Amino acid sequence: MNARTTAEWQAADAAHFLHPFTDFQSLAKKGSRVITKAHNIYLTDSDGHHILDAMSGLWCVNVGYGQEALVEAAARQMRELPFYNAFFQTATPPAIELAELLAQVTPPQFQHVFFSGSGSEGNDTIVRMVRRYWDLMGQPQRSVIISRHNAYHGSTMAGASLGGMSGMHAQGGLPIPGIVHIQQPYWYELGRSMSKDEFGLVAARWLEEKILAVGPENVAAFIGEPIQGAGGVIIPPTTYWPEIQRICDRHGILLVSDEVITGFGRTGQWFGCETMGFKPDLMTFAKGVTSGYVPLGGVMVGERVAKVLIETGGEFNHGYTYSGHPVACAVALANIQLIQDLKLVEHVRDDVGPYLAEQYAALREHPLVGDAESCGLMAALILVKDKTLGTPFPAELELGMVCRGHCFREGVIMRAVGDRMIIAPPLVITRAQIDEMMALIRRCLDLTLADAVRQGWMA
Ligand code: PXG
Repeated sequence: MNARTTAEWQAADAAHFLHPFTDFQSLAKKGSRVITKAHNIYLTDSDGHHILDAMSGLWCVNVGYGQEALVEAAARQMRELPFYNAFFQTATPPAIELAELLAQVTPPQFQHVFFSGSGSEGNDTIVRMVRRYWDLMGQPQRSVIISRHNAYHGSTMAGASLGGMSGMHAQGGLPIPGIVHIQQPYWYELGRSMSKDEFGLVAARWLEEKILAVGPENVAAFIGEPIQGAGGVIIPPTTYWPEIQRICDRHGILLVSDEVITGFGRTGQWFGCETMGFKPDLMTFAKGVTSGYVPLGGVMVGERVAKVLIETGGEFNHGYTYSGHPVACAVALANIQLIQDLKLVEHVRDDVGPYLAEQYAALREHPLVGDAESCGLMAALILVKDKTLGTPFPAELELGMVCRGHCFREGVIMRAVGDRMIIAPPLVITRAQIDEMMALIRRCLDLTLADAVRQGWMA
């Protein structure tokens, strides 16, 4: 497998592989980093470097790399029945068992699941399902879905439209009709003149203002990530989600929690809505459901919607070849059982989550760090020019990318979203490994500070 040199891999990659969210030409010049294997929380690249993966792949490898139980489950299922569909009144045992297990580990309003192959497809399903629900309820004009700026809900037409990334809307004629956005609950950027709690209520009321502007009778649903992931680990004030719930309830609007990142233990509860204290009608999931070992996503459908779809809906004209893929479902079953056996949700809630929070609070002392916070095993810090005033660096300096470059070289994967540096390590991480990760992060912050001072970007 690894018979090629790094240069050979890079040449073939540049010649044929168009990577997601990538400037093709500049990557072809620079060459990809080729990851060849992984174990626990560590990656190895084609040059043999050892790298601590503080991003869990792409927010997904919750149980860490190299878990034999998942490998065995896939191999066993591939031998027994590698594929059969769920379209024409058929089902397979792993899909049935996974549906049953998901009903157990999700909040009690969820007794039904619709499977997809990814989070994006899950959110496409959400758009069609909530509009179908309101048709069946005799209110077809209720078709508008409200989302938020700087949200990420995927890359399909509906997913990217629900998302609030201006760069995505600028390509391909998005958003599709009937999707509108409100401002995000980002206290550090938008609310520092208020307490966090006050700001949380203000930010939630932006939803009510939008509902009233659109007309409550036209609004189908509100969708949000309990904690925005790709947007930079934006942790809303604790007052935000309960107020969002009250507003949705008041206007009869469906509440959708996109749990693609926050699901399966990431925040120290099974689902982010439990940590944030709200009760969604629908929940999108993907990533952590299989710890990324194979692709799988879906939508948990709460009883309010399920009852209408089942009892009065007739045929729902929607589905994917891989809805309920038996191998993906078998891996998900093994993954969820492992999360239960290793007590990973409790491990995050009671042990490594609080420990990481302490470490991140201490980072606030660093001269470059304007703010640092975490929830469970999602954490962010922001690099600022003047920490007392919270003055940002000019965007064109791309200091976050400078810092990310140091992380790459020093052997830790930390992402940059603008000047927010973010992590989401595997849930199996130990305290000793957090110490190791924090030492690397501090070292990279010091190197970035030295660069900023040397370049005259800060005093
Ligand atoms: N919802 C959320 C909240 C996500 O984070 C999706 C939906 C889409 O899932 P799929 O499986 O279709 O990719 C995601 C995906 C990043 C990054 O830059 C984040 C995601 C994907 C790619 C990059 O942080 N999240």
